[in-house]
Amino acid sequence: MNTFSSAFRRFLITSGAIAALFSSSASAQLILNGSFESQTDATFATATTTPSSSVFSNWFIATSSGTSLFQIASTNADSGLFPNAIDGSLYMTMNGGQTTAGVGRIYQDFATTAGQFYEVSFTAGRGSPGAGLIGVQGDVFNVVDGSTSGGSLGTASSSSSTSGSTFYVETTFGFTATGTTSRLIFRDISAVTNSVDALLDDVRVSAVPEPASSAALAGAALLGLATLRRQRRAAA
Ligand SMILES: [Ca+2]
Ligand SMILES: [Ca+2]
Repeated sequence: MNTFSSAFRRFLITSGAIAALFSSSASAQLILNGSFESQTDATFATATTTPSSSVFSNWFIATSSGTSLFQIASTNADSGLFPNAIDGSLYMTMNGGQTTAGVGRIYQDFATTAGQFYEVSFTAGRGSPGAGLIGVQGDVFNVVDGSTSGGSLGTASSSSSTSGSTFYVETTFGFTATGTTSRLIFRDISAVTNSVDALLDDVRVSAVPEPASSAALAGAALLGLATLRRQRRAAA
């Protein structure tokens, strides 16, 4: 093996390590069952209004959820009036049936590192042809001793007032963790419930490399390239 090919191999290995660092940062999924695929029923059989229920895998119902019904629905549920899932075949519905709108909350806790920046994404929608505003809002809070502590660290909402249609909108927002546990809460911000439900699917949270560390990694890549060029010149 000549000097150039061994140098090139070292460069590829270095590049691969850098790429692995980037991809592991971008793809590490912190939310479990974020697509609500863990429940296998497709006929609203999994449904609850019970506070703190663990009926849904990895998701809990907040105590302030009133009588807002939570259900797992599937493609073409509710006599074909619901849209297909945006991810997989199942999703969460809020204010199912004609139960109270605008009070439902579900949440999930996940491990975080204080000072680390995270990105949250979710897809919200509406199902069935009823009129009025239907929406979902996401918020992240720090958790201390099992309860939220302080104000919202990040939030975004998605809503639609267009009746007689179905829609999905993907929404993203960021937050910087302040502790070792954070809580992602989704609240039903719908104004109506009759013949229309709020939908939620494809929930994701992942750490985002900070600009400083990204710059350092990019610098390391450039350094590797410069080293390779020097070795190529030396070998020529
Ligand atoms: Ca899904
Ligand atoms: Ca409803």
